Amino acid sequence: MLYPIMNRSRSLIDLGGVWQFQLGDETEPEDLWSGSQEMDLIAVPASYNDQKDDPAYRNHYGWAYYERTVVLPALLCGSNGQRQVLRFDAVTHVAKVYINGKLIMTHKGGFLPFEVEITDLIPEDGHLTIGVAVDNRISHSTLPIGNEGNIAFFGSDNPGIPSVEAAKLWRKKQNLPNFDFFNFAGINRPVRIYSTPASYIRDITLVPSIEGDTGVLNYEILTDGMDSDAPVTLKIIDAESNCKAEATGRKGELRIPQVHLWQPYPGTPYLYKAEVHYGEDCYTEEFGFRTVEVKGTQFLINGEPFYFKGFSKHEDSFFRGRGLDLCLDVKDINLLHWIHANSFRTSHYPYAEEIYRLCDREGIVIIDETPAVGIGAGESCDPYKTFPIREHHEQVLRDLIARDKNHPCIVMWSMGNEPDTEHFPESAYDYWHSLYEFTHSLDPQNRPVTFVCCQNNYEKDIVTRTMDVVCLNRYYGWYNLSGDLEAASYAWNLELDFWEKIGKPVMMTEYGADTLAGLHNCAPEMWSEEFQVELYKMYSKAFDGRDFFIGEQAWNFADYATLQGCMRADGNRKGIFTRDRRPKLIAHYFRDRWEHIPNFH
Ligand code: BDP
Repeated sequence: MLYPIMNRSRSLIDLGGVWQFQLGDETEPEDLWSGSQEMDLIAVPASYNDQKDDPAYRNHYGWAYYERTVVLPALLCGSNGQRQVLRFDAVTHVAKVYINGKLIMTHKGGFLPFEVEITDLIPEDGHLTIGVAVDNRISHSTLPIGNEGNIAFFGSDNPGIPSVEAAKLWRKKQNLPNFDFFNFAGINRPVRIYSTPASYIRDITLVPSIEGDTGVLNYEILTDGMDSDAPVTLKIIDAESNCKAEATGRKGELRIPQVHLWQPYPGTPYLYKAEVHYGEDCYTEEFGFRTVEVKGTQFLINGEPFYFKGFSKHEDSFFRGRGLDLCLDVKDINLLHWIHANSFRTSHYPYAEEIYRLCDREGIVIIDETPAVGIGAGESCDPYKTFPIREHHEQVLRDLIARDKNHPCIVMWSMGNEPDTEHFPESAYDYWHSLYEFTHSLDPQNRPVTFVCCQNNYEKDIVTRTMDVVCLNRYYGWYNLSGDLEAASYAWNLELDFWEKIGKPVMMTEYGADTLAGLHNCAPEMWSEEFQVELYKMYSKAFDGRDFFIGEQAWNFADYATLQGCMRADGNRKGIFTRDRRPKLIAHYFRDRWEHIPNFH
């Protein structure tokens, strides 16, 4: 799916701003929209939860209603030969969209875009009332997973105590996420109306490769509309605006001698433009020439062994929740440069398209993750046989790769985070390995595929070792062997010895310790800034010098909001930066360490 842009053939109207809002309940919305006079104000795009200091907003369970009336300019109404498309970049988790009172589409999945053509629904006078019903409920059939049967994530509801059991049945229904990040909901990303000519470019697929110093670009362009005889042309334009190659036709190969490569920062992330014309339509897609390949225990970018330095992140900020914040995105990229990081993982869901576009330009490497987090329910329940998620998971992978396939910054797909691989190893293998093959088949660039493995019995796990890269989340010294860094180091080294024998590239995708900024201790104890530094030093010492080890992504880039619980003090505090992006002591440790670790070695 193409990102919406404005140019000589396409217009773009951003519907961000103040909308009207009302909380609903579990009642399924009707097919006809009934607006209300008594709606609150709400900012779009942003999560609704923290926009009003009211537990009803923060802890809402069920549907919520958004409404906005706009008047479109006359030139966009009537038969002007243009298609008008209403696009939502993300509505979390289920959306029903209404135009002038009528339901026009339903979409499931809170982190990927969807769109609908509305050309014939726009009246002559241009008045458009857009209604959106949003459901924030999570369950065994959604991604991410919500617990069913009143089981809380942080284990505060010990089973077997009669009064607690009775209270669980009595209490109000609520979301019980099987993950810690706060279940922020609403219209989290931009809403836009864009137009295209009636015959238009529907999709562009670019597959760059390198032969010597020549860039080879395989391309495919999909078009739609009546004008099927109109020629399709493609021009490749370099960063200095020179046309380097041209072709006609929907599919083909172009060659660019003396090509400039897209390199991770501080190399030059050189971008070319693919300018496509079809009849009256035109679309420009940026791309880069870079290759990615796993060879033995190495992860090669442009043929050279790459070392990941960086973080797993969240989309999270004060007031906006998970809402798009471009200022924060730019700030985060600058902090990544400041700390000499070169990469991050989009834990635990696909991020807004804007950040990938920024990373293409800034040379930051991304591991792109689906929202498949929380697939597991302990030893008594095989999630792969009981959670009805497979079809949705495949759909999410299809949509994710359709959206992100051309980004040079994306070097690997993560199908999910910390599923159960220990209690039902065969089921886990059947589920994840077939999904791994499916994911490979979807990606025109055939990038490496993985999922991120939870700290559990790695000897019983038979699927993690079959991924292209072994990605480990480990909490030795924090959740395990808490506070005892000597014992933690012993255990961690023992585990690394195990992975060394597997013969795959191995990297950290999470490790860390909750740390309260400002809490200091001469003798490093848990929660202090000194302890966080000592813990990371212990990890670094264990993996430095191990050749199969290809990278370190700390948990987490910044403190972030979570579900409340007895293990969280105003959110997850494992950030290297605080939630308002101030460095903890550990940030200086990493800045110094990473300055001396090159991207390629
Ligand atoms: C891991 C999860 C991550 C959590 C982290 C933690 O992948 O989402 O936030 O633990 O507990 O298990 O800090």
